[in-house]
Amino acid sequence: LSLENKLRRALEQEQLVLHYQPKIDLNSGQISGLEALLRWNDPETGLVPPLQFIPLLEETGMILEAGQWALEKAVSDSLAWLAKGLPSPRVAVNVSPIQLQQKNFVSMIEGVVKGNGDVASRLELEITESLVMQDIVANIQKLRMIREMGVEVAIDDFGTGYSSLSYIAKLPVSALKIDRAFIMNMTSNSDDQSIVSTIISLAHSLNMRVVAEGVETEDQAKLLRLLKCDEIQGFLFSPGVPAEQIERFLRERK
Ligand code: G
Ligand code: G
Ligand code: NA
Ligand code: MN
Repeated sequence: LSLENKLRRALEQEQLVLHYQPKIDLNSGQISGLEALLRWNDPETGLVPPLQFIPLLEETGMILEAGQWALEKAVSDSLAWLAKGLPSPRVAVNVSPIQLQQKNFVSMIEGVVKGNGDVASRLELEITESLVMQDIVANIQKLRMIREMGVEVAIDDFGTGYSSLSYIAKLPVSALKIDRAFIMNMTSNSDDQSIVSTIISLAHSLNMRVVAEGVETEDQAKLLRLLKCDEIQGFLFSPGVPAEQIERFLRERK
């Protein structure tokens, strides 16, 4: 079977799974959010990481179905935690360029939250910086309608694209996620530390939260706390893990 046909079958037979990576609030130490990360549970080879199949989902258009599935699954997992009396943090889902470009993207999101305020306020979309900037005028309009539903929007991999400052101020987004490339060496490289510090100030002055991606060491976490970063995400606390593991984290921290 070709990879494309295997992926088609994977969609039909519900072989896609979501793992979740926690985001930790640097003030409270609590889990403040979760990023949903798609994996393919291939019965022949086991869990396949997204970089090995998302590009083909995008080329074939199957990402529309897979992306909507991921949104619906994240929402239903989040409601299930809530129903079990667990603290139910905001759940972020990555959005592909192919999805955002669809004419019906906003109504698709509307269908997922179905006017349910509990759902909308717990959902966040992660959109990469380079993608938002591609068709900035149309995207600002789409994101504004999505924010009006109560859904949050974060700019992913921030700092690696080529955003114009005048547009960042106009973006109707709730958070900036600082790309891992700047976090990696920030404790030893003063240029990287300056960039991180500048992004944090910029975000706060625009009333946006800041999340540092790829935090792997206590030293990085300490420095980020000193710089007033709001949240951290990375291997220091946990990689992406199955929903059952998240449930255990939430129980421990209840
Ligand atoms: O854990 P990691 O290997 O999970 O993820 C690799 C890349 O795949 C990241 O850039 C992440 O944004 C992307 N990715 C993970 N899940 C999804 C998803 O559901 N949709 C899209 N479009 N990208 C995803
Ligand atoms: O592009 P996006 O930021 O959505 O990518 C998430 C990717 O980053 C996933 O592949 C995930 O496994 C990876 N990741 C998450 N935390 C860490 C970390 O602390 N270090 C490294 N090297 N990768 C991480
Ligand atoms: Na991403
Ligand atoms: Mn992301």
